[in-house]
Amino acid sequence: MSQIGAPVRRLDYRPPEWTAETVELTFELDPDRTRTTARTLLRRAAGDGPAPVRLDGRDLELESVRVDGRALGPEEYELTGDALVLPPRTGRIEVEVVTLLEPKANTALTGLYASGGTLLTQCEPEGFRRITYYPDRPDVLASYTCTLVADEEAFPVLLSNGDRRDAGRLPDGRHWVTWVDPHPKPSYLFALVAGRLGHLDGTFRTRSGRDVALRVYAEESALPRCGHALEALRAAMAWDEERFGLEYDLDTYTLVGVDDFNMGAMENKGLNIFNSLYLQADPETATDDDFAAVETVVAHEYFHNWTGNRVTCRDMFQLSLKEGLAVYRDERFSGDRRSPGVQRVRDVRALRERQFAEDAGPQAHPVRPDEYREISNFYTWTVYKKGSEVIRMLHTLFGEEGFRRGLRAYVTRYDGQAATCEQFVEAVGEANGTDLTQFMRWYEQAGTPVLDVTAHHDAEARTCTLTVRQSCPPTPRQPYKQPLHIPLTLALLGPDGRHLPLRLADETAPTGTERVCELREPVTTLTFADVPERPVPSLLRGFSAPVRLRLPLTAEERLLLAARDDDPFVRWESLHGFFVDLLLERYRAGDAPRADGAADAPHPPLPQALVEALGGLLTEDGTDPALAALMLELPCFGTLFGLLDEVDPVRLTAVLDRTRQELAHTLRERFLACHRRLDDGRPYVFAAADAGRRALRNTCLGYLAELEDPEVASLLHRQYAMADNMTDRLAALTALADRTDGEEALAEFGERWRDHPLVLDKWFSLHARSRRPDAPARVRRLIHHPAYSEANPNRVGALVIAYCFDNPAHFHAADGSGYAFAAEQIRRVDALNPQVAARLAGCFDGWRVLDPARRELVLRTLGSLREAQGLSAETSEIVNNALAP
Ligand code: B3K
Ligand code: ZN
Repeated sequence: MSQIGAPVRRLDYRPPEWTAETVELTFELDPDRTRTTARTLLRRAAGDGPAPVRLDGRDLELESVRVDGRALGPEEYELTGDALVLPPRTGRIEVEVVTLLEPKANTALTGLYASGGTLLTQCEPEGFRRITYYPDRPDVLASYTCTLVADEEAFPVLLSNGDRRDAGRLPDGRHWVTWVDPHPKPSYLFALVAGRLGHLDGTFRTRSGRDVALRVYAEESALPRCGHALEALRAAMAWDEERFGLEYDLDTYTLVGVDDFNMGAMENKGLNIFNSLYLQADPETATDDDFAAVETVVAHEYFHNWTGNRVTCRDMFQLSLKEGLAVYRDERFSGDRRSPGVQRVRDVRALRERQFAEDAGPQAHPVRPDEYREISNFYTWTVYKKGSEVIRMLHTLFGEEGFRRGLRAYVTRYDGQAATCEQFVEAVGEANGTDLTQFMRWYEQAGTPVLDVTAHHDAEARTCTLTVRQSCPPTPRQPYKQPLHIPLTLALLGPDGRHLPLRLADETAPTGTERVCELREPVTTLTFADVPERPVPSLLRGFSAPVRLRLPLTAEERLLLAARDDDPFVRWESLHGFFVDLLLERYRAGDAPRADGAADAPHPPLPQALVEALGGLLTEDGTDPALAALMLELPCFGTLFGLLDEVDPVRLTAVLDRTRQELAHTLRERFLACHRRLDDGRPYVFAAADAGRRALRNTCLGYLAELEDPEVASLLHRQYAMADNMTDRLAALTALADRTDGEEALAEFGERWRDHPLVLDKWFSLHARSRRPDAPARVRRLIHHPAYSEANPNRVGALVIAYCFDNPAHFHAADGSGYAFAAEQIRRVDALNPQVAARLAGCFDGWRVLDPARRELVLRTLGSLREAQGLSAETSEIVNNALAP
């Protein structure tokens, strides 16, 4: 049976009885056996009188305990499974604990572990207790001094948080460095790195004129690919100063890249550690999306310096306090770097594909959860992305200035403290003279709210009335929901596509052509005056709230918005909605693929107006090519899956494939012409306009690849062979990976990049996502590829997670073989790395809407996982939730 702990509840929060003031750490580093001495000065905090001193610790080998300099005998303390407890007392106490660790054997990649020849730590959320006994909770803030001792030959670089204070050599070939971090911090922000690494340097002058030394550490061979990250860091530092007046506070800022890391990166104070995937980028090995992701993640971690580090979380339930804020800022930053509108569409698309699915499934939870068993399972789309949307709504309600005022009030008030989501919302509300009590429900209620809107035009009264009903479906443990405070940004378009001046019936003058209406009641009625003709409502502009909008529009109205609205989100959404309806209609009509795979459709042809609209995007109609590329994309499988009550995934993917083929046939000449037109032969630069053109060009290529004709085949092969950059090369190869004529190129790519793990991951993913019938067999073979390792999160992500999440046609094979494969991999990975296995186990979350035969298969698979011996607490929680009634 699996091991699963008792739930931790938000309402059980109590301030710490003992807090730490200073921590002196000494690490005698050795990959096989590291000796850690932690001398902590503790002070009796909340409550009166004596209280036991409880220090968290997990899987530690304890060498000794001293209290105020005196060694304790084993009878003088208690070791429970997860803590070291000293008898009740009061006042101050200095506890020195010596523990022994085996970094090389630590495959969970939390606590102190090895990545290649580098030793490093990952402490968030509860890794510090795997290093030493300590009050490992975010509301205990202490000043850290850290001395690292290690063999100088193997570990010439020794890093920790803060500023380097002192260093020296020992006679036995070891050396040492002492780091002092002047800013009190919670233990989850502690970090160390020791290794043989090269570095790239830069500087940043803050607006108050201080010079900050910037440094990126990575393996020597990777350094030429780290310049983009350094540049992104500079840009992020300048942006946070300019937008929010937030300035960096130490003399040095260090980024380190490692190959084995459970997530993207970690914001340890002054010493951010990155998964190499988010630190390295050059044109030859990284795509435009990779370049953009590096920028976003570098900025995200930097933004945590204020929201997360200077102001931290009171408890882990408040995780979105820092994550939502950091995501919100990284999204805005990324938008400002390229195109705010295009960035918005990309972010909304990701939110709706992933977070909406989470909200509709067994793991649904509020932005601020009420209980957890394994906090590491709560680094979710909801906490991050919906958390960001909640912050964005505050921005929408108060505008740029009001939001800035609110954010500044919050950081000023809570600097150096551990805060809560309420405190943030209150600070923003007070700074803007608004009571946000109702708004707080966004943090408390899970589920994706629905807005049902009807529009009525009264020609005689010249009014247009919008009736907006809000509701929210039940989610686990939350059957009923209260109405939310929702900003609905809207405009009205006249039949000619012009925006109408907006005046509510009880107002005397119009207030412009766009406005934010605040919904607070279950039903809100908005009547606009001076509307001579039936207008086309442009609602939820900029995706002003994370809701599902249901607004009946005709095909003509949708196409008008897609062509003429000035809001990029609404333009995209209008076409997207058109596609969604078309695909769902085809699915419901029972369209199945033809056995011979021919593309002449048995169902009614594509609406001509849609074809025209798409054709328009392929010509120079003034649309930003980056936006055109997004608008031309069909909704993904997950989006459609989330809109159906019962799904046969194989048939749904067939409907998608057929529709793609039809579009390719119908628009062949225009795709070809557009692809040709955008080929300007200029050398690669990662710049917004160039990346946008490449995106559109490669969208065309992707459609064309559905066709079997020789012209297309040679186009694909030519682009693959001639591309001077990874974006174009990979786009061609992605298309080829689905085709029978792609074999040679695929093999060439695998061979060419066999010593470059990050690029080889792209190759693994191409196999994992391939629509070819032999994809399952290939994926099973690749598990044994010499470059594959189930101990490395990136490899597992590229192959197994990509297969189970992004290849529905094969994963959901009717014989259950995909499910069996997933279960086997979950168990194998779980034995090494529970966090990665738990992520993988989420592949079954949508099972309740599958057709009955598949439901039965998944149920059996999940049942057998639940009964599996020794499954980790992390994975067990995901499996149990999936099975919960
Ligand atoms: N705060 C870290 C995430 C830590 C996750 C631990 N399982 C990275 C980030 O969101 O910036
Ligand atoms: Zn973060």
